[in-house]
Amino acid sequence: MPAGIAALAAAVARGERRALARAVTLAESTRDVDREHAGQLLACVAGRAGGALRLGVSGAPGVGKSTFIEALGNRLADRGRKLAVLAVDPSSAAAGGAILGDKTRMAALTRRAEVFIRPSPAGAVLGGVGRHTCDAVLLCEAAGYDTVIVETVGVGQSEVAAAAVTDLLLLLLSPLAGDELQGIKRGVMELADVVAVNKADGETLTAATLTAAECRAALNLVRPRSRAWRAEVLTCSAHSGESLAAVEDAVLRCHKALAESGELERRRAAQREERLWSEAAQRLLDKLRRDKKAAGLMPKLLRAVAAGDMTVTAAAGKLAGVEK
Ligand SMILES: Nc1nc2c(ncn2[C@@H]2O[C@H](COP(=O)(O)OP(=O)(O)O)[C@@H](O)[C@H]2O)c(=O)[nH]1
Ligand SMILES: [Mg+2]
Repeated sequence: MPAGIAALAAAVARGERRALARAVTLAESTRDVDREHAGQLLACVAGRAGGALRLGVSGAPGVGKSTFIEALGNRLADRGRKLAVLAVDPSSAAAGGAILGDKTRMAALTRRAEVFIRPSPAGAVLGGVGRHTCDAVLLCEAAGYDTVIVETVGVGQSEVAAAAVTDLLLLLLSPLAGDELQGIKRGVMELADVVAVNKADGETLTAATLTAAECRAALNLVRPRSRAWRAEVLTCSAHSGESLAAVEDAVLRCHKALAESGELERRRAAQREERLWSEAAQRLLDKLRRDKKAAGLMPKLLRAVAAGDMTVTAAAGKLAGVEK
């Protein structure tokens, strides 16, 4: 292992923020040499990871995720928690506009020296949560952060991805008209451990209360994600701070219930297994794409498919070597 990587691992383990930022950048890189170094770095610090409460916060653009995380994050940090925020924003990948917006909405949090905030480009993965997010969580833990918030923009798929790298998922909603609530995918509702209807203030207070009631009714119809915890629906205002204490309390109680019942460890074990399969699949695909025999077979298969002599499915089976 290069000396630089060992030094970086040691600096991360000492909790140095600059080093953590560099380590996350390395983990996000897609260059082969960086991937190799990131792998070595992660292997170095793996023993120190795993200790944080990993909270996913997801919601559609504009529901108030950044405002909410600023408010909740300050509460958690005031209580002495060491907080890291990993914000994955697909819209920020190109322009950086959303990141600038978030910097102003998370102004107080950004100023706190003990809080680590990291806006990450979404990358190629739909919804923006990918392998690098998972690694970034582990690196934050290795650096001593005991609470890691992963913020994702809800587009249906990203909640699933967020749930795959966190212990519990907080779904943030804005006050909606009834038929809009129908549009929230059942699968997303099934994943939520805590639902917070934000903007329960001023003109939108009544709508927020109604939305929460409808949400509770909807949750009664979906399969509970866990036996140890029943999803709770609350209203809050990230602006005024109203009921944020109740949301924070629900998150902490949920985490405790999951940990004590063994559900937390089961979720993490399932996540590890899923990740292992998906990385192995990626490796096999890389290998197949470089394979000379496969490359030689490809033109024949394509001709056969084009001529209607073979289906794409059958050709794929042949290419992968699982069908004769
Ligand atoms: N009335 C009200 N507006 C809010 C609240 N939280 C956020 N907002 C506003 O909603 C807009 C989107 O907030 P932002 O945090 O950027 O949402 P994000 O896109 O989900 O990160 C901003 O104009 C906020 O000022 C709230 O609790 N009440
Ligand atoms: Mg935001």
